[in-house]
Amino acid sequence: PPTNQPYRTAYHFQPRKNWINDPNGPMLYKGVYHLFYQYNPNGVIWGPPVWGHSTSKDLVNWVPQPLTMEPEMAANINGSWSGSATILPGNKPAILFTGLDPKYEQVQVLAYPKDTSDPNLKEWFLAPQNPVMFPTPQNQINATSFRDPTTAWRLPDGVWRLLIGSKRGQRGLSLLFRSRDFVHWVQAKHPLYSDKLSGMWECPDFFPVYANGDQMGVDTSIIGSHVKHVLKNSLDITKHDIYTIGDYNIKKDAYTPDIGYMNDSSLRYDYGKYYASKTFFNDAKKERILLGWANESSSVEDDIKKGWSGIHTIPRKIWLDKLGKQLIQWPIANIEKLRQNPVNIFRKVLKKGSQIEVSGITAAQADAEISFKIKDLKNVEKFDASWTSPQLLCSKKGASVKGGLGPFGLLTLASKGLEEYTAVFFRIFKAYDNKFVVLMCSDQSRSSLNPTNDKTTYGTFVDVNPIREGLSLRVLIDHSVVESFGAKGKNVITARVYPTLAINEKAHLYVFNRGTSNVEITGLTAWSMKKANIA
Ligand code: DQQ
Repeated sequence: PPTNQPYRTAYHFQPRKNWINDPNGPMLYKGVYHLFYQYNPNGVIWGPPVWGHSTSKDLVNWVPQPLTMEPEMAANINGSWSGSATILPGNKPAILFTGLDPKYEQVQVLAYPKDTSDPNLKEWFLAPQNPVMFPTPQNQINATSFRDPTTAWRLPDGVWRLLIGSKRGQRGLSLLFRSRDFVHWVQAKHPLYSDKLSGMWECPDFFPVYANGDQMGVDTSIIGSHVKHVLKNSLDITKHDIYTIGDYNIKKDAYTPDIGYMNDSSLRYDYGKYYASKTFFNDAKKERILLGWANESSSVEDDIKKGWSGIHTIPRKIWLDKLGKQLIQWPIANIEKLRQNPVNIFRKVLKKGSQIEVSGITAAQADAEISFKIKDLKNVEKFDASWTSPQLLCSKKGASVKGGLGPFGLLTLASKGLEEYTAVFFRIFKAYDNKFVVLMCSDQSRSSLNPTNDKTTYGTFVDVNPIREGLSLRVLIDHSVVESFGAKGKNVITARVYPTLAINEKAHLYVFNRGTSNVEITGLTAWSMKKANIA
C-alpha cells in the first residue's frame, strides 16, 4: 500500500492491507483476546476468504498472527466463511465456521488448536470428521443459505446447541442444531426462531443479558429468570444488524421476542454503516463485548489506490437497559487509555446560530463527549406523524436546515472554511401527545469534496426525555470513521467518510447550533487519541 494514507485508522482495527469483513471467533483464552476476521489475502474486494487472526491483551493493541483456516480439505476448499468460537470443558477452544466445498455448497467445519499450551493459538487443524453439518435432501436446506454458526451454549441436559443462519423462500431462519460431543450435530425439528418476510439471516448471535439492567455480562450458557435473551441477525437484503429482546424457553428450545416479530423494523445495533457483528463473553471483566464490521463508503477505484478496504468498530460493552426495551452500548473502558491532552468547555450557552471551535486536539484522531441541557422550549417544532423514517427525516432536515430546537451537535472532520464536515446532531420535536421526539442524525452529505463517495445520511429516533435527562453525545473520530454514541449509548451511528481538505492536522472540530433556540452545554471534554498498535 502507498505511504500517504490519510484514511487509515489509528485506533480502529484493520489489517495492513487488502479486504476485511466480518469479525469471527472472538474469545478470551489464557489471558489473551483473539480476533479472527474474514480476509481476502489477494485484493481489496471480497474474494474467497481465509481467516485473518490477531491477538491482544487489552482489545485495543493487537499483534498480527499467521492467517488460518486456509483451504485444507474438501470441506473448505473454496473458502472459509464466518464462524464462532466456543470454549469447551477443560478450557479447550473449538471453532465452527462455514466452509465452501468443491460444489460451493455451504457446510460447517470444526477446527481445533494444534497446541493448546500456546496462548496465541497460532495454528489450527480441521477435524477429520468434517464437514460436521451439511445440507441434505431430507433437511431441505438450500446449500447456498446455510452459514455462520454461533458460539454454542450448553443446557443442564449436557447438550450443546448452536444456530446457523438460513432462509426458506423469503423466511429468515435461525436453524438450531444439537450435539453431545461437538462433532455429531443433529438439526432440531424447529428453528429457534424465524420471520416470514425478512430474507436470509446471516451471522446470527444469541446470548443472555441480565434482566435488571446490570451492566455485567453473562456466559452464553446461562439461563434462568434473572436473564433475558437477545437474538441478533444480519439482514442480507438491507445490510442491517437487527436484534430483539425476548425469552428463551428451554423446554421448547424456542425463542419468543417480546415485541413478537423480527424484521427490518426491529431495533439496530447501529444505524450507520455496520454489519455482521458478533459478541463474546469477556470472562476476565464479566462483560459482553460486541464487535462489528464497517465497510468502506469510497469507490473501489479509491480502495485500490489505498490498498485496503474495511475496518472494525471499537469493541463495545453491551447490556440491557433498565426498562428492558433496548440494549445499551458503550466503547470498552480500555480505549480511554489512548486519550491524552483533554480540553474542556464547562457550562456555556450555545446560542442559536452559533458555532464554537474545540481547539487544542488532534481533531482527525479524537474522542469527544458533550452533554446538553435543554430549557428554551418555545420554538420547538411540531412532529409530523407521517415522519416514520428517521433516516429520511435526517436527509430532509440535514445539518444545514435551520430548525426550532436543533440541529445542534458536532461538526467533525471539518475543514477550516467548512467546505467539508461530517455533522452529528440532534433535533427535538414535540408530538401531538406533548411528548418529545428526539432525532439523532449523522449527515455525511458535506463530508468530502470527492463526489464518488457514498454520502448517505443516517438517522435514528432516541428513546429519551431530553428535558428531564438532558442529551449527550460521544464521538470517536478516526480519520475515515466517525462512530457516534447518543444518549449515553442508547443509539449508535457509524459513518465512513473521506475528506479531501479536513485531513490530519487540517481537520477541525466544532460545536454548532443552527436552531432558533439556545441550548446549554453542560460539559464537553475532547481528547487527542494516541495511535494503537494494530497492524
Ligand atoms: N460474510 C461471510 C458470510 C456471511 C457474510 C462471507 C456476512 O459467512 O454470511 O465473507 O457479511
